[in-house]
Amino acid sequence: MKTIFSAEHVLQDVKSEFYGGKWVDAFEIPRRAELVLAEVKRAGLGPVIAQDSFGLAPVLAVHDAAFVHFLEGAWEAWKAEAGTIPAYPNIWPPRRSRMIPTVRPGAELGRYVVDMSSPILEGTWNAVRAAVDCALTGAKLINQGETAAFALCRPPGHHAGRDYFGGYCFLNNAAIAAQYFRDQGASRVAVLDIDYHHGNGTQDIFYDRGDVLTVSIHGDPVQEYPYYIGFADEIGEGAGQRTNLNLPLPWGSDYSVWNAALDQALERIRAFAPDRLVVSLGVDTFKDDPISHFRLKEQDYAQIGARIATVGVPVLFVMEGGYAIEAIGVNAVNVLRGFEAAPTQIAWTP
Ligand code: SP5
Ligand code: ZN
Repeated sequence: MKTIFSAEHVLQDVKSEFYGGKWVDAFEIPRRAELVLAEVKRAGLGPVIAQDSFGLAPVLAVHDAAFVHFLEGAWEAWKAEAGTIPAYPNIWPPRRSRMIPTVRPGAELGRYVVDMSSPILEGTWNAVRAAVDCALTGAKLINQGETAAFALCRPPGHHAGRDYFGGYCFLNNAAIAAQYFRDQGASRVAVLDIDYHHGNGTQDIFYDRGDVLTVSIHGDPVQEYPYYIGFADEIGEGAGQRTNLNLPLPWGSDYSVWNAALDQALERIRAFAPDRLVVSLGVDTFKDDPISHFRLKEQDYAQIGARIATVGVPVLFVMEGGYAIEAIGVNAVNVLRGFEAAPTQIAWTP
């Protein structure tokens, strides 16, 4: 399968992160994408291509316009007030606050960001736009007849909601691609999120939608980021009733436990009969991940890819998390190779 990669990801280069009450070396670093790319090439997965430009329309199809325009101008506004230091908020709006614009960049930042792991830097907007374009390019390739594509996106996207960002994510690459599939003619699209963390942004975006099924397997929000969302009783609302499935698992879950959740996920996806499947591919479920608490092993990832293939529809893989630097490439590419080696035929329909 083809990999879509942009060198512009390096523009998001955070040096340190506030974790466990201290500033520590950042986990979400450019080297992550470089190592996945190196393994794609080493394994001979297929051609690596650059992204096309899609503009902001596909972004505005899922994200709030005021939020998108805030992100676009955030660095310039922040720089004018604070200089060229990473932009972090030091205040957040309490519940029941009104959406009245302020003239302070820091206060606007607190309105839109949910944590302190996602600073805005000089190059953030360009890196974020390039990541979105990688996901959209993968979706376009699939619409042109490919049965799978790998959008090697960085920064990741699944924690970005309609009008908020955080968790190293700014715009929701996977959700934007899923909506693009809908706008290009797919009747139903499923998103399977296998990152260790709940895909809260993706759930938020499609929560009241019956045409996009969102399924996430993740660390139980009682004990794991993003904490306040991702519980099993969140099933969707309105037209989206029963088109959100959360499968939270406890710390320490190994592949036997995780795979049983994948069974449930795949069963629901098959019953939904999507035309396209988007996989939010995080490999922070790995046993040695420095910020996560599942216990998957290298070889498990090839099984996961083969099991995803059993859905039998074209799949866009979108890179999300994974912070065990030495293993991120092998684990991510094992999913893709496992998918390609699976015996199942992928039925491509326009
Ligand atoms: C895309 C993705 O994988 N984002 C993950 C964001 C995780 N954010 C940090 C979670 C850390 C919380 N735990 C702190 C406990 C320190 N003892
Ligand atoms: Zn994650």
